Amino acid sequence: MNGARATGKSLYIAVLIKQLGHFMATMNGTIHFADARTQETYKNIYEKPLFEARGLMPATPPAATHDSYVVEPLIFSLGILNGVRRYLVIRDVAGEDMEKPPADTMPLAFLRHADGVFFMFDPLTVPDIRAKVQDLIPAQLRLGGDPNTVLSNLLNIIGTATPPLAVILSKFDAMQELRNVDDVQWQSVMSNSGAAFLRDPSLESSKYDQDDGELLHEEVRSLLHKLNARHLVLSLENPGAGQRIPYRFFAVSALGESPSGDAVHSRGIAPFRCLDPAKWVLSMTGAI
Ligand SMILES: Nc1nc2c(ncn2[C@@H]2O[C@H](COP(=O)(O)OP(=O)(O)OP(=O)(O)O)[C@@H](O)[C@H]2O)c(=O)[nH]1
Ligand SMILES: [Mg+2]
Repeated sequence: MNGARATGKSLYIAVLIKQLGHFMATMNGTIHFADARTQETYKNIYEKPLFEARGLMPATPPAATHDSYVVEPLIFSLGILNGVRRYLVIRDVAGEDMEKPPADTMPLAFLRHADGVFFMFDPLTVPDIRAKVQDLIPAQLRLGGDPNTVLSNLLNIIGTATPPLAVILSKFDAMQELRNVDDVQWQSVMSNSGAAFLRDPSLESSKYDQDDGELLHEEVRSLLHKLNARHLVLSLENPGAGQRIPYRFFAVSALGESPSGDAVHSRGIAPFRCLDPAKWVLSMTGAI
């Protein structure tokens, strides 16, 4: 995982594991904790606050806090897929570490070896969007820093490695609220019923749908331009230094609706397109 503080990384992990359970079931498979530590961490840090207490979770502690659960990966067994025993290994990071990397970046060196890095972009950090939706959704308690700084820190840490990068527009439920704002342009963009970013086919097929993925990629790319994130897009398209890394744009909502204070919406959790980035990586590694 990667991204600034409070972009939605940890909540996404909590929800992704549940969604992967549904996804594996469509293939007559299952997802299991590969070890007791993963089980304990997932249950206590991710599952309980969200699915039992129906609240949010605190900021992930920096890796330098040595008892931090982020220094050890979460490991899940996916059973045998395409004839090979598969494990899914997830590393959460603290946005704090990515906004201001520690002098010793060794604890983040795993990023160079990842089969995929998920970079989260929070649309609510864009002042214009926050202002437009302020009367429609409750104000968010935590807000992260500049995504450009985080991306450039990430690219520095990655160095000459080229892990595929999923650039994910998170909290997409907040973007969908823009169809109700007093702004003709945003209203028409977000009410386009043909748009891939308004439907979620991710549980319909056991394969990653390349056509749907490419369409979504182009749509999110233009949304990022509209969100004044042109610099971020350009630094991937035309990297100043280093290599060009393979990247793809995604849109997800872990919660499906804005939380109110520190509680999830009373209607519950309705994840949107959370499986896409995972299916993209699983398809590249040959697991699906
Ligand atoms: N509307 C909406 N808000 C979300 C969603 N996911 C996360 N949030 C909000 O974003 C806040 C931060 O989410 P976290 O998952 O804890 O963020 P993080 O990226 O892990 O943050 P750090 O641990 O500080 O790096 C939450 O407390 C929610 O208020 C979502 O899908 N929709
Ligand atoms: Mg976190």
